[in-house]
Amino acid sequence: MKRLVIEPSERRQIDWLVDEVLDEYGQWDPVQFVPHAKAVAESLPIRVRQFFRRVQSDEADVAVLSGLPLSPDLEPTPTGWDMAEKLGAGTREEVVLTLCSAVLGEAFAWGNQQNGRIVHDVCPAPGKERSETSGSSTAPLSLHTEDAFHQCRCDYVALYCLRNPDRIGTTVVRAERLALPERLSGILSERRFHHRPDQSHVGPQGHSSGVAEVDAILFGPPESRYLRIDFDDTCAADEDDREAREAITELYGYVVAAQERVALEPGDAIFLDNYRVVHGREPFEPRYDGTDRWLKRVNLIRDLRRVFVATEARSRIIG
Ligand SMILES: O=C(O)CCC(=O)C(=O)O
Ligand SMILES: [Fe+2]
Repeated sequence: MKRLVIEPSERRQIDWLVDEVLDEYGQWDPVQFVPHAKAVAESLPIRVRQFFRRVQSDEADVAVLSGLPLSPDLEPTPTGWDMAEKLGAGTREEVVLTLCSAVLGEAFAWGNQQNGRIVHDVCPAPGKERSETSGSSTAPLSLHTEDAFHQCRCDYVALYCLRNPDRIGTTVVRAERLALPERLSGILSERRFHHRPDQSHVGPQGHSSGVAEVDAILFGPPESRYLRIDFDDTCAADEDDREAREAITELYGYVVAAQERVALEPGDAIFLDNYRVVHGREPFEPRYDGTDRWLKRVNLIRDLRRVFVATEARSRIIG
């Protein structure tokens, strides 16, 4: 894991940059800002830019920036992403996250997830406690590749922590730490698995507009394997394929044994390589009193053309 701790002078520099962005763009709208974010991010402190360059060239699986600025008058934690959207809560923090993220990739969104927003809110929502979405709380968010079902899934998931009073852990498993037997890796490298869309992509009518793919779980260079799995939604493509079913169960054992946790502090932003780690979240008791855990999230892709090809439009919003 790579970590960079922001110094006070750098924090001030970032804060000024946020002021400039908000002055220039008036009513904050990430859709308007994101196409310009890379250019503006050239004014971030040089250590931040160099940090992300190294994250990318070394294929760092987990990277954390600590000590990013947080607004002194941060709003109470909203009760769900829809409330956050309605209130426009955490605007300064969205600017910080989109700016830092722009050094690493291009932000994009899913039309059927959080109303197509580019910056998501991850906070507990009444009624969603046991769902498989980021609004969950009392049930853990089980280990997953972000949007494992789609060929356009992100290269990085970026999460910026605004509040985490109970120090709830983000769970992380690095592919590099999995000592899988050759026989098992062999099966997992075959296209015998069905990657189905998760609950966060299911629309109001109860169906998903996402495509489900049949593919391998392990792929890429043998010396540093890439991984694609959602333990709630990946299954054997052929339900009679017992070997494939058992391989998922066996993999789960290795994954749980290799699980690490990162308890994000307010002002920490974590960047998870979505090809090299799977992630989730520990369970917790929501309070719904404005003090709950609250993160901002963006999906980042290295080459926006992959999104243009998937959408058949010059659009950052898929579906
Ligand atoms: O809440 C967390 O720490 C992780 C949530 C998550 O998996 C996500 O937002 O993609
Ligand atoms: Fe996730």
